[in-house]
Amino acid sequence: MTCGELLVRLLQDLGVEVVFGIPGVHTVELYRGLPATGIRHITPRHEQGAGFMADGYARVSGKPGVCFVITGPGMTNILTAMAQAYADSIPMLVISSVNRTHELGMGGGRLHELPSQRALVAGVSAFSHTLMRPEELPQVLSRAFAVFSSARPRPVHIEIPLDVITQSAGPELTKVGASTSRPMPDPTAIASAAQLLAAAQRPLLLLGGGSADAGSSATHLAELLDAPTAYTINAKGVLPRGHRLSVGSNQSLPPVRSLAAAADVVLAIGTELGETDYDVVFDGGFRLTGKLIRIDIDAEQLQRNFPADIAIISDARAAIDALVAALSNDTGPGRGHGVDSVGSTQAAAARAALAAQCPPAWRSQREVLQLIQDTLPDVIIAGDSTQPVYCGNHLYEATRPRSWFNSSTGYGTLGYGLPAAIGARLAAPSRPVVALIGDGGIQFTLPELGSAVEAGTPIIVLLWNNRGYGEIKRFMQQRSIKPIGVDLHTPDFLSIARAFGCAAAHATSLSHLGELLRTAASATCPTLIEVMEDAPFLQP
Ligand SMILES: Cc1ncc(C[n+]2csc(CCOP(=O)(O)OP(=O)(O)O)c2C)c(N)n1
Ligand SMILES: [Mg+2]
Repeated sequence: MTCGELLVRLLQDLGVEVVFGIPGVHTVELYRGLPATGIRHITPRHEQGAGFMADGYARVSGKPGVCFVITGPGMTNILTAMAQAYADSIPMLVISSVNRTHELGMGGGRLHELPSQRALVAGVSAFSHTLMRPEELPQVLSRAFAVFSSARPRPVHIEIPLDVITQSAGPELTKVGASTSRPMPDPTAIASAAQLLAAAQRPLLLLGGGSADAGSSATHLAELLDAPTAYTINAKGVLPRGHRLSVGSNQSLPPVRSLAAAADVVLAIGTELGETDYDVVFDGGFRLTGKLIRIDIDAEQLQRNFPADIAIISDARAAIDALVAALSNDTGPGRGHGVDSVGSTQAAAARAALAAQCPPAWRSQREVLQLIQDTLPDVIIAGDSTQPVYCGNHLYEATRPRSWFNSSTGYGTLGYGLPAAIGARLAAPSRPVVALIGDGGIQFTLPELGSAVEAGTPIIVLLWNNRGYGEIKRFMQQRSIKPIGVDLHTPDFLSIARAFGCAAAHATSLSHLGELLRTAASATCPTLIEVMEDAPFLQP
């Protein structure tokens, strides 16, 4: 067994079912043992596509997305996707080759050589490791999986020198470390938090992506506290749709900001309290004046953005359950229950105020989103950065967690939606998956339509076409800058999609769009549906 063969065998033992990669002369040895493992290989058309697919796969499955890339250009190409995953705390394992050990750092002008690949990756990974001997492999993979399952999940990079990948590896190396347990909350801190919460007159609950797997516990806690609850874009679906205490993902809008400013105790769980969820209007207007309790799996994150009065490092669900147990002994100030409770009334008032402030363009975009959800009830929507995604980030309510995510959060890179949808579909082959993407964004990764055909992932690409970088044009106009560089020559997307082997159609009305979605959901090939932003049926 070579080191390369050992690697894929260990990945199989760790539960890896699919890898995303583009092979090169430097990585063929990663492929020698792959057929024997049953791990599926998906080939993107660019390494950025591999990273975005791995990200979409991880967001839906909760498991790390794994990529195989070559040294040098493969690594530089995947960096943007690693940065998106880093910003949104997504588990991703990137395995690359690197030049021979005696060539490292020598600047000899070898094929694909970089001065230091690890230095390049340092800013977008939890850690990056150069494998010097096959003996290191079980330990370093165990470390990577400890990050994915028991700490703040983030990309991990392992580079294997060309002379190490072919070295022989003995059978004694096939044992990986025991899985690591997750941090449990400190009982004293939980008691202090429960005391504050029990006495709160106007509590507010803020849920982030870190609470994605704690839905029922978080809902129970919200009800016990009778607290209006806001959740981030990556936490959509944690509260059931239409919950009486929900104020959605509207932390950047005045009605929710007023609730936050007036809250006497705020409980923030698994959220960075970061700009792309709390201040998409970039005015610094999200303020907290009450006591702040934070729960997070990342100790450093507990100290960023908003200082906490009580900072609890813990797995989200464990801390929520501990709080529920502590609060159940204490009935609190009696805010009532059900739709007439103080919290329900506050949340309903905030929702009504939000509805009244809805921009006119959102009405038709909301209808489109509603149509998707009504036609495909269990849909996963992987979005890019485009108009209906921004609208949905405020108004869309997912039916369950891990079903609405997009690249307008965190790093905010274009081109994510299409490949992420492919990864999502591989993680959930029986659920409909829609890539919601603009004409600008899709042109970053358009050839991945070919990957979707090849992978047999019949995703639905809903292309929002306004012939340009609409969002940036709007910004320029708002600032009285004459729009430059934002009106695009857009190709005939339908012909391109068909040439790749996809079905393609142009929606002419809302009911026609519904029909197209229904047909696409039962198709065996991917379908691109184009919606023109200036179509009469979308005008306010
Ligand atoms: C990689 C990258 N380059 C540039 C940007 C800046 N940017 C943000 S939104 C946007 C416009 C995107 O256009 P499109 O996908 O057509 O969406 P629209 O706003 O027109 O709906 C641009 C250029 C970005 N976010 N990411
Ligand atoms: Mg556009």
